[in-house]
Amino acid sequence: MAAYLNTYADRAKKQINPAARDLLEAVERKQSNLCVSVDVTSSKDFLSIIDAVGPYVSLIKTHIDIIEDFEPSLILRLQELSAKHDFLIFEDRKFADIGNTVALQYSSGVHKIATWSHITNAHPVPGPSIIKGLATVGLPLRRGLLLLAEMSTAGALARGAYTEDAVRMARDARDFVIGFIAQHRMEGVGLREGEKQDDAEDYLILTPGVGLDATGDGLGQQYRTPQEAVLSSGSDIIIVGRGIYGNPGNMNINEVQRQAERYREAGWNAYLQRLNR
Ligand code: BMP
Repeated sequence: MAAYLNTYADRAKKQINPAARDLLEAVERKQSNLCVSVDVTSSKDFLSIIDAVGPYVSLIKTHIDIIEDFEPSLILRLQELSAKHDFLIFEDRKFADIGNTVALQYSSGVHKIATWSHITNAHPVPGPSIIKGLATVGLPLRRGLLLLAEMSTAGALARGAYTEDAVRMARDARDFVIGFIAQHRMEGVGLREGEKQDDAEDYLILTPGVGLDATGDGLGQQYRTPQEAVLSSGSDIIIVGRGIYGNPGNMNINEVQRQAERYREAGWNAYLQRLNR
């Protein structure tokens, strides 16, 4: 049986990377495979959404560079909310440069991502050196990396041979690469000639492009339901942004909380169905 068909709790015990283990343990504790993507531009909205959805998530995804009034104290507030509500933090930085540059972007600058983000991600486009560069910063801090093996957008180039190469790169860096941003599972993908699928391989699949009410956003985004992502495609964590907070310009925080609860339940029920199949 493929490792991902076990419970989150069992899978946590077998992870070698601390961030992957902590995430799976949080998912189990909170009975939530929901990650909310907080794509808003003011610190106030950012913190109020996170405080509202915190009880229903195991992971908060940030794009810290879109915050217009960013100050380092925002990170302290984010960390307080992470402790209050028991969730991990994933900065969706999508690194894509040479090893030396990404190591600097990860450790330094205004945001110092590596100091607070348990998980971050990278495009595999530069080749294995991007993992090596990020690992020099992330591994000593017990961080984990996701590779973008596929994207949710219409016409995405991350498919076929590109996706296969991404999975091979991950298999060569098991201590740091904990999984993929993807729309499907990666077991059996990218096996080299004569190589057999390792049944113990257990990458985390985090899936954006999830919505219960819309099928797209008019800018290329494509949505599938939590049921399609988790039950049909074997996703481990659903990533939901606007499906939960709509247009931040006219946000009702009680409604944001209600939607987070709704998505948590949909994601968790799909997981229970997968376990019992
Ligand atoms: P929304 O649910 O509002 O469409 O937001 C999706 C989030 O996931 C965005 O932050 C986007 O940057 C991210 N994302 C995505 O939508 N598709 C991908 O393939 C990879 C992503 O990181």
